[in-house]
Amino acid sequence: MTRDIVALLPHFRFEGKFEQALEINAGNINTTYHLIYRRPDGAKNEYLLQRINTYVFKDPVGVMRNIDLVTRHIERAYQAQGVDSRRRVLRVISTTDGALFHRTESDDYWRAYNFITHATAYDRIERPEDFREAARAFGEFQRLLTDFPAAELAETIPGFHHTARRFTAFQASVAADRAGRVKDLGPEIAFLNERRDMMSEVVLALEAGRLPVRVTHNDTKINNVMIDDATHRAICVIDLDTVMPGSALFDFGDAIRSGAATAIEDDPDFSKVGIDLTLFEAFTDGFLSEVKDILTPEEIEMLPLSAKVITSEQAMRFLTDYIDGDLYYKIRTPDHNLVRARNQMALVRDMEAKYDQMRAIVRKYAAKS
Ligand code: GN1
Ligand code: MG
Repeated sequence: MTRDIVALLPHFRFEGKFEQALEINAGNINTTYHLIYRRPDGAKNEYLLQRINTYVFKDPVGVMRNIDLVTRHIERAYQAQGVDSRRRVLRVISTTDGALFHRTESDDYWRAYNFITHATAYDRIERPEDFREAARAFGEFQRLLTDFPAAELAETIPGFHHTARRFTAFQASVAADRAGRVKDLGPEIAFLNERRDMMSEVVLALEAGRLPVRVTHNDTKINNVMIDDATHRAICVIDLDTVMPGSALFDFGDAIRSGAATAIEDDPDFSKVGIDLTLFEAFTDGFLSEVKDILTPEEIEMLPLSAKVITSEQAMRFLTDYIDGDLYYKIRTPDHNLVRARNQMALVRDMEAKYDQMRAIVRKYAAKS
């Protein structure tokens, strides 16, 4: 494997002498390597090399163009504030011919970034303060992009959080039953059918103009933010493939889904799965501290709902992929997607049970000046 990687390296503007490529097994979509180069003075230059999953991202050119525009915008914003942006934003390392990606003869798309050193992407929150920090970073990301023209961005995955359209796709998968798995899924399918209207509420409000369209991250999973090892500040938002026009509610909801849960999304012990209200509160606090003045009253009001919507949507996405025969997400066991779907359903149930408390928490921080 390393040999294949080594053949790619001369195509990029990496500096120093190549030493090592380590595969990073994070993320359910792309394939990622951490590259270590050595400079003549002995110091390290570190990079991230990634193969874009073109089953998921049909328009890798649009993806890279979006990322380049957005990261440059953020870099400029930090520079205007006098902030050292080197570890605060991803930068695309271009190819030797100046492109944003390298396309191989076998039609694979590879891209490279600066590596954010001395920082960790956590799959699970260990301390509420880290989650407040993550929230601040996602909120800041949103805030720094308020003056970015959303219309310039390609929709890299059309209808990514269009929950209503995803419901239609889910129904089509059930009808097609291409992997012959539907017969055992009565309770899971019923779970989603019962929540169809609730799940569509955010996207219908967006389409009706009751919620503003913003430039959003759309994949604010907790391991998509880097926490500094020394200071525990959230320093950099990563995984920018899905940055495109959307709703702030998608970002809030997905962060709660992944970060405020009492178990990771793959945990097969569903009795452990629930929402931790202390973490929900920490995130609400951190997020609103950055965006309270930007969000409309309707957006703030719908924040608790967004957590239920995105978690149900994620349950539906995992179940749809299981029904389709596991085409989209990387899996490690044959029933991995089913376990994930059931896990997310358990999380939705707990959010439903604690919904009034979630709403009270949001009201408290919205009122805080
Ligand atoms: C994927 O690549 P990763 O693991 O950050 C997915 C997200 C899902 C997540 C669930 C482009 O994110 O939408 O919420 O898995 N990304 C894409 O683990 O579909
Ligand atoms: Mg990721």
